[in-house]
Amino acid sequence: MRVVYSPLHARHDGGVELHRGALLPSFESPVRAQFILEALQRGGFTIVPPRDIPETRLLSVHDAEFVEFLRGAYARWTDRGRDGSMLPSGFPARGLRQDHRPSGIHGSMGYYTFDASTPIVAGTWVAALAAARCAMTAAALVTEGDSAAYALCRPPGHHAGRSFYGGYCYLNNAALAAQYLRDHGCARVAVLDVDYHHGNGTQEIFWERDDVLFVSLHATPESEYPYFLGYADERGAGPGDGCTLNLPLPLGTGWQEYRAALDVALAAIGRFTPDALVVSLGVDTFEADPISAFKLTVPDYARLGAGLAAAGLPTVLVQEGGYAVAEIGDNVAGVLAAFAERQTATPRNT
Ligand code: SP5
Ligand code: ZN
Repeated sequence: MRVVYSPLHARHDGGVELHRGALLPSFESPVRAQFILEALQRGGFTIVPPRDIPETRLLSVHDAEFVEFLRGAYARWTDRGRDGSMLPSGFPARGLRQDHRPSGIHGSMGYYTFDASTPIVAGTWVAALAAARCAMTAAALVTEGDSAAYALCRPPGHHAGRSFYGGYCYLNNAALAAQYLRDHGCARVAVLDVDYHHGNGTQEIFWERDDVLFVSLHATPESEYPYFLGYADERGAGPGDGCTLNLPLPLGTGWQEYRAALDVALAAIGRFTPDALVVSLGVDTFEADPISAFKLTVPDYARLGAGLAAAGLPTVLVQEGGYAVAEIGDNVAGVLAAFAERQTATPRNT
């Protein structure tokens, strides 16, 4: 399995986030990708750079004015004499207008994001674009015959929707990979999101689609981010009715309960009979994650990798969350090594 990586991720750095009432340095930091890369190099994986995929590809899942906003936001900020990281200070909640985008930078931020944890800094756009290209390049490798590929994306993507950012995410890397597969020979694609947090952006993008199944295992939004989406009664709409499956799990979930939910997810994916699988691979389900409350251990990530490979599908794995940086490399490498071993052992019938 090849690994797609760009050093440009490191340009997204120095941001702050609002965490329990205090401004803290972002949990989502460059060392995450650095430690994953080092673990994968130690593990003998081949690292390749992303291709120069045209920016117009972003419009396959994102709104043009939203992409324009992300591209130009920081210049608008510095034009006003500011530096540091951009965070919003107001949002269009119930009772306020959703149909008008304010022309000012503060109102525009509140319009396009849904939290105060997702800073835009000088290098955010360059890094987010590189991450999107990593994901689409991994998808290209799979459409060209690789049985699996991994995109070491940073910043992550699954909280970003068609026209909003948030949850440390700006462009939806996994959705871009899924759409890339759709546009290059895969009639049906399943997205399995195993990040600790619900993939609200991916769900929104494919909500009314019957060609992309979205399945997510995550901590209950009753107490966990993103709070306002990810409940079990969300099933998709219109042609996409039944093509969204949420499996929220309680705080404290360990491998045994997680495995049972994973089996439900894999069974649903099997019934959908996809041509390819995209995995939103967050490892913030780890017991020592600083912002999460599941109890997966280092050896559980090899079990997860074997479970994902058992789907028997061409697979694009896309990095999402994971904030226990000391173990993040081992956990990601654990998934990928077990996946590669298991997938090689059970070739699919094509
Ligand atoms: C990609 C990804 O993993 N994004 C996660 C974004 C989470 N941002 C806010 C987290 C708020 C955490 N609150 C701490 C609760 C501790 N139980
Ligand atoms: Zn997460």
